[in-house]
Amino acid sequence: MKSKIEEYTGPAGGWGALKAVAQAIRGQMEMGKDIIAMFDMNKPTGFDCPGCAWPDPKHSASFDMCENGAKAVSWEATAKRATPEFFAANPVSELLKWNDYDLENEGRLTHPMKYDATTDTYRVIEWQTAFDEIGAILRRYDDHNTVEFYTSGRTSNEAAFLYQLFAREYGTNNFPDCSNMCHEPTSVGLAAAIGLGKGTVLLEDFDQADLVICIGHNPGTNHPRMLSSLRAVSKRGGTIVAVNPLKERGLERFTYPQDPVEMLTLSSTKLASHYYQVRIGGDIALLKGVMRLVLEQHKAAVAAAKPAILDLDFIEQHTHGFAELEQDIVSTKWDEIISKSGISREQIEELAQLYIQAERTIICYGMGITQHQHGTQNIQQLVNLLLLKGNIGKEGAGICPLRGHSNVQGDRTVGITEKPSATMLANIEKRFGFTPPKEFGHAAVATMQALFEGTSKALICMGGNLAVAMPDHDATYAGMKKLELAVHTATKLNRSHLLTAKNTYLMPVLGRTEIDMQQSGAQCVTVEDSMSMVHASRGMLKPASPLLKSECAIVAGLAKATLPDSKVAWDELVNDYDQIRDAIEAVFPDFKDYNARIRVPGGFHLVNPAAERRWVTASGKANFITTDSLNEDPQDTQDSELVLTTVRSHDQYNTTIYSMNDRYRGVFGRRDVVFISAAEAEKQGVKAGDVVNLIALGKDMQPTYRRLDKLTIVVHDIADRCLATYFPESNNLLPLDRFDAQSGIPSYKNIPIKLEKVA
Ligand SMILES: Nc1nc2c(c(=O)[nH]1)N[C@H]1C(S)=C(S)[C@@H](COP(=O)(O)OP(=O)(O)OC[C@H]3O[C@@H](n4cnc5c(=O)[nH]c(N)nc54)[C@H](O)[C@@H]3O)O[C@H]1N2
Ligand SMILES: Nc1nc2c(c(=O)[nH]1)N[C@H]1C(S)=C(S)[C@@H](COP(=O)(O)OP(=O)(O)OC[C@H]3O[C@@H](n4cnc5c(=O)[nH]c(N)nc54)[C@H](O)[C@@H]3O)O[C@H]1N2
Ligand SMILES: [Mo]
Repeated sequence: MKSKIEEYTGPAGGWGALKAVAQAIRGQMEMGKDIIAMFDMNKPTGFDCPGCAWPDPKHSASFDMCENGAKAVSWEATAKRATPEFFAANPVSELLKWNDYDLENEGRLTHPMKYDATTDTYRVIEWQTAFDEIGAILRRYDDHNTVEFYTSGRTSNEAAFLYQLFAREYGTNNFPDCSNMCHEPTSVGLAAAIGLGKGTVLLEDFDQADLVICIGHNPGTNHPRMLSSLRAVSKRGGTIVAVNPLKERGLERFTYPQDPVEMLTLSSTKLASHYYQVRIGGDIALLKGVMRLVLEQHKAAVAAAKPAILDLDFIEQHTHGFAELEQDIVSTKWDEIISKSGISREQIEELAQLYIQAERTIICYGMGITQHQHGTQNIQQLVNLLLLKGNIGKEGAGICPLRGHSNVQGDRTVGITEKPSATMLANIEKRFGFTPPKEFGHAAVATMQALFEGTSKALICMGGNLAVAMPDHDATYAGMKKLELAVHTATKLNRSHLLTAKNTYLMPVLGRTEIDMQQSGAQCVTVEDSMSMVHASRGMLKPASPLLKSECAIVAGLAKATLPDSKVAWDELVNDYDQIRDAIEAVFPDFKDYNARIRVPGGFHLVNPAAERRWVTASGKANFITTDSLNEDPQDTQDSELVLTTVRSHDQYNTTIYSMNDRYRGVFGRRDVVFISAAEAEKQGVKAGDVVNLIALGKDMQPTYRRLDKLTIVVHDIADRCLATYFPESNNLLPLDRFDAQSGIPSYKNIPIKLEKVA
């Protein structure tokens, strides 16, 4: 396709989406029965969409499919195959020159493979030989903390549980997880504030909310099924507010492809009625400004004997730290609020009024909030705002993190954590009879540092593309090359697989759309969505190759070969996944009657104390947590003239690139672009179509050696002093040590930058 830059004037969804679905299917799938699989997605009897973690309407018989869900499914259910012949013909050094799109577009992996250094190619290996060789290497290490166990969040509860069991019986808590790049600030920040690192709302709450604030997320691309919920809010007169440096079409207006009237009349529903284009990293300043006005107007109301604005009973009974918050907020200076947030006083007043008037408010957020050096503090400011009016634990209100991978939340729930609780470890010991290690392990940044320093020897990856998803490719690529052992379970080939270790294995797995046949019959797996609903997912397609194994079977194969004296009955567990679920229930009592409850269509809701106003925090209350900073990266970005954020295009799933298009932002056939506002472009002396280089600034605001060359300027509706580009191409602009001290998340959304025009 020829590339072009052309403003997209249509709504989100609508005919554009239907056309894109047709293209995705035509490009990848065999026509006929495979297409029917699409219609089983997200139905109580079908498979869970491998796209996002947005929940399904309860007991809905109709199918709820979205454009990007269709892309995810067609990408997995593709007719293309990366066969042994393909690998024989393409040396790894050649494949390394391919782009990420071409690598995955080769199709599904069909055979277990091992890298052969003499021919520089991947060669077929028998499953058992691979397990035995890996087991032998793992058994050689005296220090089991030199092995890292990475999980990408598509992994089911069952596979994740077995995986952590294997790693812990082996003897480590090294669990780098995609959550470390994603919602770790949620786990940490919400746990400290409300006693649970998860959201508090259910889908039904959207039926009652007066106000929904969408801050730092892009649902039109990343959670498209959410648009039907937002549409319903708008249709019944609720207010939607967007806070985002970029104007995102999916927050502005939407045509529901399943509404014949909207489709046929080419009409759409307006979503956000108010759009605040905050400066990158300016969210804390904005939130403090809003809170300041809420507090002031409350005081004024009380003085005038008018009804209170704050929920005083709630604050009194349920919260801790209100006085400190008040102190912090009233001492914040207006000029700083305005300059840091990039939002005018009038606009902040407007937003404060909307919040004051709303009886019930939901705040939804994503990576625009989490991926900052103050990602954890960001989230706690959102909570502070909600607590002021008792907006947690009441119908139609609450905090709603938009999770990433479709089971990233579930993986955490069933034990993928480098900091295990004593209770969980005790329960594992009780159920399985071995003593798991207590010493905390590595999260993703620590893992990459250990690889780079050569102190970790082996990396096992349950899915994902770790080296590419992380910042600082200089460090991560070099780290991968130093490994003695790398094991990748994957559906498709990606760059991390090409950064070969001394011994490198590729293990092809069944995807979620495929039939998972074990000794007791076809199995289902379970996943937990963003709203803590746990439900079953059952694949219906014929596997891409007869040699594929399920993730559960691969973990069991590795475990048996590594731990000959294992206390775990691996075969029994894998023969019938009900047994795995019984074991999960034994370790995590919240899964009581697990097997029975997932057989109810729609599944069940995991206990969520915060949603019931039970606060499992040290104070026994919901905590107002203050931060003295106004800027997310206090030492540096406030001094940087320009800040860069890195985002997903419409046709990408993390490091998986479905196509080179980004329809809603008007970019077609290419990804080497950088977005800038018209005013900022003028200030910087550049115009649309100019070619520029980006140079990352260091802590001292001086240029570093990190650069991304030859990007084309696209003038877009984005806040001044801000730039945006795509990841993962931009990941080397960020050093490994720029992360949030509390949660460890890399500050992917906040890179101080200098623009250099290419002559
Ligand atoms: N189709 C598709 N679906 C996906 C994914 C995918 O790649 N493709 N990825 C999945 C995963 S793992 C995740 S984590 C989620 C990600 O879902 P999102 O969180 O929506 O992901 P991003 O593309 O990173 O978009 C973040 C938004 O934050 C805005 N933003 C950037 N910086 C700031 C800031 O400083 N402040 C504010 N307020 N906003 C800012 C950006 O303009 C952008 O609109 O989606 C999941 N679903
Ligand atoms: N600059 C920048 N970097 C970022 C982000 C950002 O916003 N900006 N976002 C971060 C976020 S939120 C995340 S979650 C990470 C993502 O990090 P990861 O989860 O590590 O990466 P993915 O790109 O989702 O992984 C894609 C690979 O997963 C494999 N795969 C797909 N389906 C399956 C399956 O069913 N089973 C198995 N075993 N493998 C499968 C395929 O081989 C595919 O190549 O990236 C992070 N990196
Ligand atoms: Mo994510």
